[in-house]
Amino acid sequence: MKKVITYGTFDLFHIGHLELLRRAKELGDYLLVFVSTDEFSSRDKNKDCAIPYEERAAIVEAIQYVDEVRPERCWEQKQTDVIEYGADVFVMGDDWEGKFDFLKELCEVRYLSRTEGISTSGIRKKLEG
Ligand code: C2G
Repeated sequence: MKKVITYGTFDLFHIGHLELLRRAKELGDYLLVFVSTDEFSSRDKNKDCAIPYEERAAIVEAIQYVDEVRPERCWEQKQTDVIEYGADVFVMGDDWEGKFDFLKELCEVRYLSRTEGISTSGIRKKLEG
């Protein structure tokens, strides 16, 4: 079984997130998604999520491409996650291009093109008028 792993906030879930997860799943048989906790998001990513972790995780878990969801609590957990969960492929959108190449010694690292014209911050700006 080829296991794919990815990480994200997935706040205000949108088509860009869905397209990333769809293409990530195409790279293997099992997709494990680490969703950023509220604390990690606000403390280390400077992102105050509109939607709390429990709900963001439940939405991601309900996506047909996703097999398992776990919390992302810090930047540093990726190496141990890849080893502990036996990930074969690490996937991120290409806004992260190169940032996780240190994982190449453990698994395949793939950066997929972002979906243009959609972002959580863009949605929030639109809603705030
Ligand atoms: N994404 C995308 N197209 C968009 C928006 C996002 O392909 N228009 C991708 C991102 O590149 C990322 C995933 O969807 O791979 C989740 O995006 P975010 O929730 O914005 O994730 P981010 O805040 O970048 O957190 O440790 C890694 C971080 O947790 C990634």
